[in-house]
Amino acid sequence: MVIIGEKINGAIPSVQKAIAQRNENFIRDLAIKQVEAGADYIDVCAGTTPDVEFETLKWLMDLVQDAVDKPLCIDSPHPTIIEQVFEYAQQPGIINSVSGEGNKCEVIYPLIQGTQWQVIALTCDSRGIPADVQTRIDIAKSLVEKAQKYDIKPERIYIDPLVVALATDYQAAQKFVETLTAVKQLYPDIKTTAGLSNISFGMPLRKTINHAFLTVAIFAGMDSAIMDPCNRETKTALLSAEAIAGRDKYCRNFLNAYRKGLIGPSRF
Ligand code: THG
Repeated sequence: MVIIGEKINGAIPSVQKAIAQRNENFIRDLAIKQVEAGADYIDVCAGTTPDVEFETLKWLMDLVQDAVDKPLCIDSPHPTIIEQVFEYAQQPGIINSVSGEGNKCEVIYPLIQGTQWQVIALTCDSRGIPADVQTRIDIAKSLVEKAQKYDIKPERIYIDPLVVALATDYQAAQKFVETLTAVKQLYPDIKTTAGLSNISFGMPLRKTINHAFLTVAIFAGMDSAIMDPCNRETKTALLSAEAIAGRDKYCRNFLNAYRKGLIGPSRF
C-alpha cells in the first residue's frame, strides 16, 4: 500500500495556525513524524485563498523537502498554482489532482509529459461528483485517454473514485468499490487512491467507520490511501486488512510491525 501522508494541510486548524505564524518547526515535525510512521509521499496543501497560495505552498514544499527525503504530493485545486510551484520540487512526486473540470488536464498533462511524475485523477467534472457509477467510469476513461495523448501511461495515473460521506449517500462506499473495480478491469496497470476520512463525515464513531471502509477498499484492490500514517489504530487496521486480503506474503509486514511495537491496541 502506497501511503500518502495527509497531515500537512491548511484545512486542519493547527496547521492553518502554523502557516499563519510561519512556524517552521511545526511543519518540519509533521513531515518527519509521517515519514517515520511509513508515509511514502507527503501531501502538501496550503488551503489558503488563491492570492497567497503560491507563496504558502512553496514555503511548505521547501520545509518538507529540507526535513525529509520523500517525494511530495502537491495538493491544490488550482492547476496554475501547481504549474508555478512545480519547478521547486526536488524529485518527481504526485500531482493532486486533475479531473474533468475546466482546463486541469490541459495544464497538468503537458507539465508532467516526459517526466516520472504521477498524477491523481478524480472522477468528477464541472457538474460535480456524479451520483452514479457509470458516469464516474466514463470520466475516468476520458481522463486516461486524454493522458495517452501526452504519453502518460495508466501506470502513472492514480484514479480517485471519490468517497462521499455515508451520511449524504448511504451507498457511497458501494459506489466507490464498483467504480474502482470497473476502472481496474478497463486498465489493469492503473493505480487507485482515495482519502479515507470523507466516508465518515457527519457520523459518530468516525475512526471505526474509516477502518471498516479501509478494509473493504483494500480488499477491492485499492493501491494507495491519503491518510494519517501516525495514527496507531489506523495502521493496525491497514496491516490487518492487507494480511486478510492476501496482500502481505507470509503476513511478514504484519508480524514485523507487531514485533517493533508499531501496531496493536492504543497505548495511553
Ligand atoms: N482525494 C484527494 N486528495 C485529497 C482528498 C481526497 N486531499 C484532501 C483530503 N481529501 C485528504 N486530506 C485530509 C487531511 C486531513 C484530514 C482529512 C483529510 C483530517 N485530519 C485530522 C487531523 O489531522 O487533525 C484527523 C486525522 C485522523 O486522525 O485521521 O481530518 O479525498 N485526491
